[in-house]
Amino acid sequence: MIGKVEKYLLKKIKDDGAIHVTLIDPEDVNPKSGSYIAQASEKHGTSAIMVGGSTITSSNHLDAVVAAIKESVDIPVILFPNNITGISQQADAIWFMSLLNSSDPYFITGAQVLAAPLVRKFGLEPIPLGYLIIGEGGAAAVIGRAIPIPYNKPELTVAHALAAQYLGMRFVYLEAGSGVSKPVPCEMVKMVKKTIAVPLIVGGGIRTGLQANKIVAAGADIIVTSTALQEAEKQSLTGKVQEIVEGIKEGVMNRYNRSVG
Ligand code: 1GP
Repeated sequence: MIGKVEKYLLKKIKDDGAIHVTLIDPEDVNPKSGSYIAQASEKHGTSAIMVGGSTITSSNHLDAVVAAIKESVDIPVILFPNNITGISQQADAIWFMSLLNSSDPYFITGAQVLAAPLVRKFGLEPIPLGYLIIGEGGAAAVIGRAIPIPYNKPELTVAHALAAQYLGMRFVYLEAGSGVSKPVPCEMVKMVKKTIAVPLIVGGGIRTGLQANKIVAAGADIIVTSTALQEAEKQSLTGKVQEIVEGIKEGVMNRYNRSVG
């Protein structure tokens, strides 16, 4: 069954063409600074907040950060768990994700089996997601024991993304890894988008409005950024959110111009 948050995301994508989601790594913030990033994001056009990171160590801290963010914004708060320790009752929804190119079954179905009863008990909305680690992969590749798909093998990414869709996953996420030097190549985004029918999320290494613009023009439905916002000084955080959101809008326009041109 499709829940409230998923319906909201689908409608937002339909209405706006593509949307921005801010990812907050609970390890890098306290409840106050996490709320500040979430509020600035919401104010400048971000559509949802994701909370998660590769190395969560304290559930109490995660709960405190998620609760503080929930209190300070109206947009949905979605968990982006690296493991069962990434689950908090305070959130609205959880990406119920499977790392399809992991070499370890734990990250494909093992953690999910352990997590499912808790997700139900906490009343979290599960949103099925096929998660693919591409290129450098960052910490997510190491922790998830991924076999990252090289940037010059887009056909392999297409095959994985299509498998995700055929398995019933309702979103596909191409993850380059947090803080990596180069985001997922546009050519790869374009090929995946052309093949799959479910919304496409792209994240990892997106630092500028221009990069967001190009990736959206290539077909991404959701752009996730974390590092660029966390690195921005307090005064320039709003500017960075605006730059990325603006880049996404221009990317949608470029798609349109290309199709009529
Ligand atoms: C990581 O895709 C996200 O899981 C975001 O990456 O930190 O590079 O924005 P960045």
